[in-house]
Amino acid sequence: MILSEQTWRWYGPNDPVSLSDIKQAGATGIVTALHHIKNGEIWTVEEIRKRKTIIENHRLRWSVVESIPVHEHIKTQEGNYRQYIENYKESIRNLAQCGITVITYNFMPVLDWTRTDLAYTMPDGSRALRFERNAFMAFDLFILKRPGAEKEYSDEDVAKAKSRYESMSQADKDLLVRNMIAGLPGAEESFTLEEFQIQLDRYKNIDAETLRKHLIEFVREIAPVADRVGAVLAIHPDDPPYPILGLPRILSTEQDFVKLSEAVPNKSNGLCFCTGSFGVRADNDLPGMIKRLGDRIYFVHLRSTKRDNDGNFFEANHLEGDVDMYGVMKGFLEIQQKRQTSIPFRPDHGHQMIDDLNKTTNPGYSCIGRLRGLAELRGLELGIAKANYEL
Ligand code: DNO
Repeated sequence: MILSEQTWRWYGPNDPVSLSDIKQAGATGIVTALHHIKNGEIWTVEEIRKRKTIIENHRLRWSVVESIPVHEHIKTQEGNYRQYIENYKESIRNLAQCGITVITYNFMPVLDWTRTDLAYTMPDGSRALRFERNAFMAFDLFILKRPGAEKEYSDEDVAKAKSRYESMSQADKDLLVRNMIAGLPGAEESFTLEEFQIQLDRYKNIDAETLRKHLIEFVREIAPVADRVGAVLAIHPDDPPYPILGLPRILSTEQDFVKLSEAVPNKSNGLCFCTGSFGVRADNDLPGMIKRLGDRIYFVHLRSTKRDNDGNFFEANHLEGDVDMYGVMKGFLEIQQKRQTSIPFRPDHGHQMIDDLNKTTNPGYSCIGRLRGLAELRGLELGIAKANYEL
């Protein structure tokens, strides 16, 4: 019987959650990145080794890279992008040389994940991350004042955004701007409003099909390198999984990933199955996806969101919300038996709770909420495994 590998995202030596904490949480694998290296530059063997040694000194394993960021110029195919692709290949080779072979990345333009509220109070007093559509539209229409944005919303939406905007104090507005564009953990980039609009403008002539073409061309370049050195690539889905701020999105559904894997059938071309990102769309059938895409799932993020009918969602406890975590976990165990290999998962995000409420924590990445998530998920896995397989 094969069980999954329990991993934990660690932002490196400056993370308020230490490797010793992670060890006590019971994870065995670390998910991390060399955040100090600028986007587009090569991760050298020396830098990789340094980080790897720190991890191994705690008797943990560097299981997954999340992420090697894809330089914006690769997404738009501007400037020196060919050099950035070569650098990316070199980083893959260097990581593999150090025995690190699971590499996560995403192809979201400009912004990585996006939330409007990082401290949404739950009925139990813990705090969750939330995407509130009216606040988001208020940001787009009345704070950023993105040219042409009003054409993308109905009159009713514009009115809702206006009244939401008018309800905000200056401090609320400043906080919203910070949440939206100052860079959530792992996003690697942060902007002022002016810089942000300049970045959006770079995508003026790039629609979804062009972006998809750029993704396919990028993966066609890097997948053969990964195949050769025994590494795998795990693309992370869009979060939230639909177009925002006039930017195209190309990895929001099952069909999106199928298109990528058909265009680049290399074995290394795979998916980071993030139940929190895919789960925001009611039309994504997660247990079905895990079954159908199972051969290409190389890494799993487990978390749940709860959506309402107005386009809002918040991050629920790991076994609550809209995600059928039982169905996902069952499918996840099945693909691991079928492939006869253990696949890493991490408890993704978690509520800020208990002592963490008094600490400065990385939004979504405080210790205790993820500890709760990991404990629940581990129990769920073991329960399903015992009931269905011989252990
Ligand atoms: C958010 C994360 C993302 C993810 C990247 C992967 O919590 O899941 O930032 O790391 O999109 O490249």
